[in-house]
Amino acid sequence: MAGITRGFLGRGKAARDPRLPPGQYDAGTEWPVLNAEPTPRLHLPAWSFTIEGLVEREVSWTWNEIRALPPSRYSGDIHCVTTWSRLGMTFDGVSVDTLLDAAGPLPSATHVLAVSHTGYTTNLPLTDVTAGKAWVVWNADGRPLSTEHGGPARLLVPHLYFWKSAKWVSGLRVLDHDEPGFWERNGYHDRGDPWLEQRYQGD
Ligand SMILES: Nc1nc2c(c(=O)[nH]1)N[C@H]1C(S)=C(S)[C@@H](COP(=O)(O)O)O[C@H]1N2
Ligand SMILES: [Mo]
Repeated sequence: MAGITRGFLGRGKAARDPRLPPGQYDAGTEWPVLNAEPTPRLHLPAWSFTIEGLVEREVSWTWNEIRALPPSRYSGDIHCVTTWSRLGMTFDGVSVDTLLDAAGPLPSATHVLAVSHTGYTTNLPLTDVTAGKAWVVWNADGRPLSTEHGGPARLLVPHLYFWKSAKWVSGLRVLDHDEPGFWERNGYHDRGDPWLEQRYQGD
């Protein structure tokens, strides 16, 4: 033990927050901006969110209509595959359950492809966007979501890596098969569970 102080050991033990998945670091109050495409300026009166595909009825909401749905909040953490995490954030919006219930997925439905107004896509099993695990959000930490972070509204699927949380989301396409989205076709893992470190294909 010579040369190693009690204080040093104590700090080492306390350093890792149990909310951080393996390989992630706490970005503190910093929120990096990451997107593959140019940031779009979306005009609210023309904005819409649509659920289509294998549903009993295709449903579209305008900005005012989606804002009038029962509110739902996520308080917790987000994890980007590039290794930053942000702990203890609050997002306000609507649960994807509320949106899917309105459309009524057919019994054959197994997956969704989230689509953005820019053309960005990302795929998710239906089970990862139902039962209180996914939101369409327009507020972050009590303020309107900024344009660079996906405003006016983005998908939020916080239990998976953040590339699943499509910014500028325009809807969900309900499918009876898995269809890789933008990053999944470019080497990212199909599912992206941060606790299993599912970063890239083959992880
Ligand atoms: N439309 C769109 N959404 C996107 C992306 C993108 O390139 N385009 N990148 C994803 C990735 S890889 C991450 S880490 C997060 C970044 O969100 P942020 O810029 O708000 O931190 O958005 C996700 N959603
Ligand atoms: Mo990312």
